[in-house]
Amino acid sequence: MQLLPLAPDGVTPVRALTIAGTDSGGGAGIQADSRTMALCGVHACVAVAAVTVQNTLGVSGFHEIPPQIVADQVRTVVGDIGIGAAKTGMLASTAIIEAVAGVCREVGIGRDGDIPLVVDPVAASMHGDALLHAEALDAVRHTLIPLATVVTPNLDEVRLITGIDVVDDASARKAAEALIALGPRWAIVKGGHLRTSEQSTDLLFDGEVFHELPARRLSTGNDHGGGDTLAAAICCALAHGYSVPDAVAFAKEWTFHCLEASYDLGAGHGPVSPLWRLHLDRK
Ligand code: PXL
Repeated sequence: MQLLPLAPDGVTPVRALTIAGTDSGGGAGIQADSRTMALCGVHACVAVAAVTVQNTLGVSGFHEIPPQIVADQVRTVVGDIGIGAAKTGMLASTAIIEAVAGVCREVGIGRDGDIPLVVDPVAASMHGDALLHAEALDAVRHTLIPLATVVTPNLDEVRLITGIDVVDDASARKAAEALIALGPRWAIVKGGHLRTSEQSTDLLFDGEVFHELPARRLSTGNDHGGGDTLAAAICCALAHGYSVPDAVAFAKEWTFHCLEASYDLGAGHGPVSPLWRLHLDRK
């Protein structure tokens, strides 16, 4: 695949910022984001919003970082290091979402600023464990998503946010329209919907044109961190100045390779892995 360029000046890589939760099992969240960014050749800055207690079997608890500390991490990084794009993942509560939205507007992160923002509206783990308080859904809809350059919900998150159950192409289009009505520049409806199909087609929509992005379906029980990886790879490509459709196309291909390279871990779901990228160099 076509990879992202390394340091444009030959010295300092492009930087991206993830604002998200940690995963003690190392599979998803900030660990997946920073691993993806590193192997995409992007320096990862991190603003920790929550610390989860989890292994491959599930999430048994989480601790929220005080909202002001989350916002301060963003402000201090943008002011000194400078970033090309940002991504949000698990934000847990209304208070954290409001603090993050406030600092993003202040420093120019988001659809109307200079720094593109990927919003992955994380609500639950793949085991169904909550990563977002139910009271925060309104803030996701009306405070976070309107800031997004691109929003990347999975089908469960689409249902929670829009109330639409995506079962076919028509409902996927309806869901994309409902997401765009909330105010992001672009919305992706990820293609888990036609489960009988050999293709996994994502729908990308900007309010005008539906872009269908097909990919080969790959079934693996080890897909922990897949959504985070896709959103982080989009963020890396945006940091390099790609358009949203080009960034999503890059990220889909990247994530497909990461799914192919996923591995068994613990007694539960193993992670998708960008470590294939290291082996590529040896070929
Ligand atoms: O994959 C979504 C996700 C995001 N962030 C954290 C997670 C998970 C899934 O478990 O734990 C911290």
